[in-house]
Amino acid sequence: MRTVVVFSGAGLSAESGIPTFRDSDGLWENHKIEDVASPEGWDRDPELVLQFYEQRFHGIKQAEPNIAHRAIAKLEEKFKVINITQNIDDLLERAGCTNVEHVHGCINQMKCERHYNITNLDGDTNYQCSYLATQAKPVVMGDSCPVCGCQLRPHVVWFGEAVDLGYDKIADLVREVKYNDGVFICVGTSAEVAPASLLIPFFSQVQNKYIVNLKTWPISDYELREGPASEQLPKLVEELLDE
Ligand code: BV8
Repeated sequence: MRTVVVFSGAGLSAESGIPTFRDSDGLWENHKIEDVASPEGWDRDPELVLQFYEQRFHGIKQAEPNIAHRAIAKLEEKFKVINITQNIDDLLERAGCTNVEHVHGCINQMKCERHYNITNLDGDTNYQCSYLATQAKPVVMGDSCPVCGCQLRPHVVWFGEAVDLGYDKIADLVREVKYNDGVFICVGTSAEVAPASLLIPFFSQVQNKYIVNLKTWPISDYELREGPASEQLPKLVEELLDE
């Protein structure tokens, strides 16, 4: 079975009403990254951070998967589909996708603020708690870890926190897609954030590769499909299913 890897960013969920980060009305227009999505911001004002994520938690819960999410799920009729998403929403899963990797975490999960997998830039590993759970409601101040009593936080990757991209796994995936005539689709991302953005050059050795974006940019020999994901992705999926 041929493999399709779909690398997605906030633009995939934009038409579900979830704000992107860097578009004119994006999330970073109203909040400074360092205040709401960094360990320093958390240390300075955890309540502000939790309010930011509480607002996003409710926004995501009220949102519905759009036609682009459902088109990706439809690909599973004929392909092995692996989603690598930067999005912390669960719209791909709710659209029926069965293989979704959230490289920047997921709004549905919370962890102890001293979780062992948080290593900040100076490699301070003074973190020992392993508490991680699915959350049915947003974390608020005072929600304490049942293991060590520290404050709980959303299980998302902040700027300056390590991303477990799994380079070996990615290398295997590139080979799998390359040698089984697979497909790489990059949809709805500005590719401004590393290391996730490295996936685009990593997959450039793949034959069948597409960029789906409102405003695309010339990048090696990717086929550009310019326009909203809700228009371009269903078209591309139909072409692939008809191959
Ligand atoms: C790390 C989770 C090291 C939280 C996010 C200087 C240079 C280069 C890099 C750095 C630098 N200084 C610091 C860095 C590293 C930094 C980084 O890359 N910074 C950038 C800003 C320069 N990266 C990090 O800090 C990462 N960690 O490097 O750690 C380390 C190593 C060892 C030990 C310890 C530490 C961690 C980065 C993860 C941050 N978390 N999200 C949350 O969601 O709240 S990032 C956030 O922005 C998203 O998750 C996403 O990944 C990222 C990019 O957003 P996009 O999804 O692309 O959205 P954006 O708005 O940008 O673009 C939307 C796109 O969609 C646009 O192209 C638009 O045209 C298109 N679009 C819009 N509508 C539609 C559409 N397309 C189609 N249809 C539509 N309808």
